[in-house]
Amino acid sequence: MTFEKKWWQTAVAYQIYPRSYQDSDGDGIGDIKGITSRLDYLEKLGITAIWLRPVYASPMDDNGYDISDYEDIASIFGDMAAMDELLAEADKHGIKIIMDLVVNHTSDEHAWFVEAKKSKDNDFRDYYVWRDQPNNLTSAFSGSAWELDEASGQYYLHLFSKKQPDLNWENEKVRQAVYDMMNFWIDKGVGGFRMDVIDLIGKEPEKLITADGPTLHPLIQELNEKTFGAYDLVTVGETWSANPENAQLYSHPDRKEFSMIFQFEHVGLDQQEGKEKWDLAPLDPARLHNVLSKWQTELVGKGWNSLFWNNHDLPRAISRFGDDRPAFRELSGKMLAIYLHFMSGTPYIYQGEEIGMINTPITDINQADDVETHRMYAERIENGFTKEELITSIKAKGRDNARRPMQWTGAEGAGFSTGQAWLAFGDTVRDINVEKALADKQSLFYTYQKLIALRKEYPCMSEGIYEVMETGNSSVMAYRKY
Ligand code: TEU
Repeated sequence: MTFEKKWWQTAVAYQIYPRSYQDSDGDGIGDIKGITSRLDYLEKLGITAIWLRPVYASPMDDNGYDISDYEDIASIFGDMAAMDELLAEADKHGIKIIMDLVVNHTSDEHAWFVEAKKSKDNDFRDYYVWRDQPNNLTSAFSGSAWELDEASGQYYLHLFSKKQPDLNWENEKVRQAVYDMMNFWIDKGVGGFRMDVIDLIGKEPEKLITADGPTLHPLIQELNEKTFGAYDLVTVGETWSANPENAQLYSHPDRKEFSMIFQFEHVGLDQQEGKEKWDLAPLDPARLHNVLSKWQTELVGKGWNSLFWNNHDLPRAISRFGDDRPAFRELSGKMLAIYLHFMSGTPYIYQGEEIGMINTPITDINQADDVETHRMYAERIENGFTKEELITSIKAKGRDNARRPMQWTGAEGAGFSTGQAWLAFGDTVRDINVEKALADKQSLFYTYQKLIALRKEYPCMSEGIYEVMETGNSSVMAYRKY
């Protein structure tokens, strides 16, 4: 089977964490106008799509993955006029905007939930999932997934923080509301959607089923049909539970679901089997190569891969998969870039990856911002873990690593903001920054620029034949692509 050629197959996408990209008004928080001001830089890099992490109205319990109004913009990021300007300006730069959409849950401050809480017979009650008694389901951010609503004596489901109540996708009204909202964004001219934790929407909480519930794929097919299906948009589902078999269900074009999914098998290799990401284990390059090669060979002609080393939830690529000591970081960054960009699929670069930004160690939990990190720390301290072991885990895996402000220059404020940045800068600002990278023709930036340009020229990079090369050395990751 050959795919009908789509623009996103040869595109390279770039993920932006708006809070940390570019501040335009000196409040220390990146914003939409800031992103617009950096489009020349992004065009120079060569990317043709931006995955824009959520900028919708939100109380920011989970930095915007808790949406209180899907058709409004959080004031810290700007307003709808700034969003419209970004869409129009990006278009002039040949760049499409992929909206990050969170429809597994809303914020507890969303009007639907505010209504739902008013009484058991409120019209919006069934927009969410309620039970008289909690069961054993746990939240991804530690603790029970059920929160008591004192007024009604019932518990509501939240697979993430208690300020992120899960939507009830069995309710037709919920689905229709989501479709209307997505069509609102399609009408604005977005390039597509990244669908947050979409593998959870077919959940059956009574049976303790969260990911891959029985209604998941029919729900996605309906979503496709009612919204983006008729347009030339890219859609990428975030699916932590994906394997090569169900990846085909999601991304085979005949099934009319998504363009591709994010799978996470390769980012689970440096943790102890059956445990959590905080339970560290050494990374074996041979296993990493095997896993990525498996995804390459098993999806050929049956689906489409997304390719990434890091994102806003994951550690910095060089610190995790390479060697972030000064003598090696640029070199290992180039190795990782080349290895990934010759693979079949659509690559996603996470902001700052193109200049080799690395993890920033912390020494105390007070230096952490992220809700996931704090909840894990509190829970594990209670369970007898030591502070030292937890700080070691946070240094390696904490989400703040990726969320530190973009390093544009080596000056104070790093060219990111004239005010006090919302999160401390990494301690490498002087050595690793865009200004320096652009001035050095041998820098990692230009490796990325070259790879992106080559992908536009040579289709065999994005969809050629992939063959593992046996080198007899298990620490060498080699393949042939043609
Ligand atoms: O992440 C999904 C998710 O499962 C995360 O909890 C992930 O396991 C964890 O961050 C790994 O460290 C998505 C978003 O990418 C994340 O930022 C949100 O917090 C989460 O959904 C809830 O919306």
